[in-house]
Amino acid sequence: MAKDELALAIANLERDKVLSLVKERLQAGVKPMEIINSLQEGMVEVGNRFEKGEFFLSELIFCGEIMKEAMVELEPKLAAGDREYRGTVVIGTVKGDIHDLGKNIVVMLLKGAGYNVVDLGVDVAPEKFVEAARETKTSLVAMSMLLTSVMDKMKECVQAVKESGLNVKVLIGGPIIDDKVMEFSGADYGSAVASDAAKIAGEVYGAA
Ligand code: B12
Repeated sequence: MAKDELALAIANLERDKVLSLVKERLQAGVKPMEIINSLQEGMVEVGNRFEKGEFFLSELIFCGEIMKEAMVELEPKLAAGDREYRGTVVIGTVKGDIHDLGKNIVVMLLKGAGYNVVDLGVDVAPEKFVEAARETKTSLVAMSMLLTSVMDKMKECVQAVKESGLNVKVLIGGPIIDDKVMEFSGADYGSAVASDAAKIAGEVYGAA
């Protein structure tokens, strides 16, 4: 179990404590991504308790709400980069999955790194990814996924983009991405780390 005070506070669903610790740490100069990592660690614990039957869906929802409130403080700091325009990235959470907190962090980091981000939201069908890729003329489509049950859908989304004839790379992200998932999906890039999105976009767009 987490030892960090902030991770513990969110794992115990102590909303007020979470929000005051986030503010305190930002004021103390702690990097926003470091704060997010602590929050994520605590949320994994909430997920574990849910799996064990100690927490129910209502707790999962509340945990998500606390994170959303914390992100109000953190997002402006993540998107505060001062970079020139580098390219467009299309992003969405794949069909069947409505988790979006991690995706939203990726969006903010990409914006902060100078990318124009077209966010398709959650539960995004394969054809929507293709349509957006075609319209925006992007070179990179990013997909987020947290549920193992949407693995087949994720593969469909990846394949739809790859088979569209467009010159587009596909990045898949989320906590369950590993070598097996990469091989199964056929995606070009994969990562469980939000900040990798900007690095990969940099590679795709040839940015320094
Ligand atoms: C909050 C939460 C919810 C909220 C989501 C609110 C929201 N607006 O997103 C609600 C209540 C809606 C929810 C619903 C469900 N959930 Co839920 N949920 C969680 C929980 C507790 C936290 C997820 C989270 O936001 N973490 C914080 C963020 C910051 O972390 P993250 O998403 O991992 O993102 C980071 C990285 O993964 C990465 N990343 C993410 N996306 C991308 C994309 C790219 C391109 C890149 C590069 C990186 C990247 O960067 C982020 C920052 O570091 C997790 C527990 C866990 N272990 O994660 C369960 C969890 C994901 N949920 C789970 C389940 C089972 C469900 C439900 C099926 C429950 C139910 N019976 O109804 C439903 C499914 C609904 C659906 N169709 O999607 C399981 C999934 C198990 C599995 N592997 O399949 C988990 C793991 C809980 C558990 N241990 O059982 N959930």
